[in-house]
Amino acid sequence: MASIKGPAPAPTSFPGADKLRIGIVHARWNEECITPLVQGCVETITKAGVKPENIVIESVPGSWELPHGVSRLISGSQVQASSNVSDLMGATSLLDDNSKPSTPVAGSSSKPSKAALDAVIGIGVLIKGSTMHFEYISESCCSGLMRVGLDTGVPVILGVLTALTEDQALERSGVGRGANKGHNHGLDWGSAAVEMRLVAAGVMLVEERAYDAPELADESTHATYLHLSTRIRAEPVGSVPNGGADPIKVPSIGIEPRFSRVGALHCSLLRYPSHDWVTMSRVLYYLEDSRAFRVAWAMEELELDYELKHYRRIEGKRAEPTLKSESGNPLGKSPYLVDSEVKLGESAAQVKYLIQRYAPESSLLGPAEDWQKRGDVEAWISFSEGMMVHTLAAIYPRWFLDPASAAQVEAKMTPNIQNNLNALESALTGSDYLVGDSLTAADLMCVFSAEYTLYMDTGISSNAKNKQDWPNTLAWLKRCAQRPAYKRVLQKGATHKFTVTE
Ligand SMILES: N[C@@H](CCC(=O)N[C@@H](CS)C(=O)NCC(=O)O)C(=O)O
Repeated sequence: MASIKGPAPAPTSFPGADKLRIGIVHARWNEECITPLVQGCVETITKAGVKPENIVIESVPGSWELPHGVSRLISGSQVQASSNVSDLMGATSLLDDNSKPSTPVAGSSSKPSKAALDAVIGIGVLIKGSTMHFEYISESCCSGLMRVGLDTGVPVILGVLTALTEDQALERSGVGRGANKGHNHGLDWGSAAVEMRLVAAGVMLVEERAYDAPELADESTHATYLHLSTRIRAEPVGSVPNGGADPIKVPSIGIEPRFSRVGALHCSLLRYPSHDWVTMSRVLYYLEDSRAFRVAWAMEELELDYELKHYRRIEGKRAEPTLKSESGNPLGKSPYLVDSEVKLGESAAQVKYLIQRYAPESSLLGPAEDWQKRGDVEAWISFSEGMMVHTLAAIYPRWFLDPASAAQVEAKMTPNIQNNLNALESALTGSDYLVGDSLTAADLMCVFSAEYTLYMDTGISSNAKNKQDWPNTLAWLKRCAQRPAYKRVLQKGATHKFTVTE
């Protein structure tokens, strides 16, 4: 009688797989089996649609080390996703002190993703010997991998063969010694990793149904909808038919305003470093040449998607009235951020909110537990919208008074303005950024204030000074302007004339 063992046919399409990043950690023991198993995984992962450059492969000595290796790879990728570390292994030093780059698989072409890993496969081959060693390692390794998956919430696939003989191990790796080469289980583990991530995100079932059941009339589809809507915490704004009963509410879907096809729902889902699935309705109301630049830059540093709504200044001063009516900000000021259910004014509050919500483990608000540095970041944030507003005290008279009176006010404000620039200059002595050697919210907030002060030339040339008198500050502004995230804001069409280039 034919064997009934083996999985039912796996799904054949994996919508959304092209956005995934999958890790493989393999043991080095029993290489003859390990190599084809890893290759099998890579084959089905890429076939499912994952980009080759988004498969990270690492090794550990043996199967005993797999749970630790998988756990470190997951946490390292999460750190990487919320920081500026460009190289995953550089962030984790997973296996030894010699940090090395993640292994790009053949066929890699574009830039690897820096997102947190979506699933990890732990691959090992255990072959029973004459002692109890095999039993202990098999048990510990399998339960260790299960624990990492449950503890982290990241699907961990058990890719461990526990064979009683060498032949069994070879056959399960698809390289049997006899005529029967067996079956390479790595093929199954690869597609299981992709499937588990998509199912865990509640997307796959929805996507499949989009093609099967466009009318959304059966109960299980509704259940999926409801499940999904609680996951993404979106406002219920639409409904689907429910066989004559009360229509079922479904979430706002941002891009596609109708719910006639379930597939539309997927279009609006984006994954953020926190592993949440949320609706794409993040809008920044951006007034030209304004503090809104801080918030757009912060979102770029955090690699968040957002829409910029542009507004002009009337005669270079006040915002056009549509900023108030369209944003809903009662003050009519920019920046104003609407992030799904959250509506926020004040650039400092917005920058802090974005970091706390989407990159809580980053050091953008200062390193965890370093209360001096965290306090310093806070102080600079307040400084940017407190002390630095002395600049505006010299600008408004230029707008509203005659030139002689404006010059008088500016002269009175000059000591304060220079005091502020001196404070920045001294913090930047021997340091690339305001707090420590990496970018923090202090820079995200204060760069605009300094750029604006230098550009508007308040209290500078009128007092026989030159911006070169603050060389550290100038170098810092240029350094920040060179950051890819800063440049991306400009590429998206944000008007910001204050960038220091020379
Ligand atoms: N403290 C607020 C200041 C907001 C503010 O005054 N924004 C200015 C642009 S930099 C604005 O909207 N001006 C337009 C107007 O006053 O009509 C923040 O940091 O967001």
